[in-house]
Amino acid sequence: MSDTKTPTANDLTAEQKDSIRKDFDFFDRDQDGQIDLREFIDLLTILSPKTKINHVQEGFNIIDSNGDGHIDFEEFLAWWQEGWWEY
Ligand SMILES: [Ca+2]
Ligand SMILES: [Ca+2]
Repeated sequence: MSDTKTPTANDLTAEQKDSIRKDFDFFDRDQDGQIDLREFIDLLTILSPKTKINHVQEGFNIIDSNGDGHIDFEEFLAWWQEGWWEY
């Protein structure tokens, strides 16, 4: 079988969503429901000090799929599902 369908948000269990939500809240340090570039840079440079700022910015732009300058939970969820956190 070569059915490699990408799971959608609907395929996630409540537990998975819960755990993603916790990661999201961890990034969203001022708890306004969105991750802005500053929060993203701060955390990624802590989590991964060798990350270059311009790479972080590129990553942010990729995740911020509607380009409004903030990562909302839906965008974060989509990013997570791309497998960033899978080793
Ligand atoms: Ca925020
Ligand atoms: Ca956005």
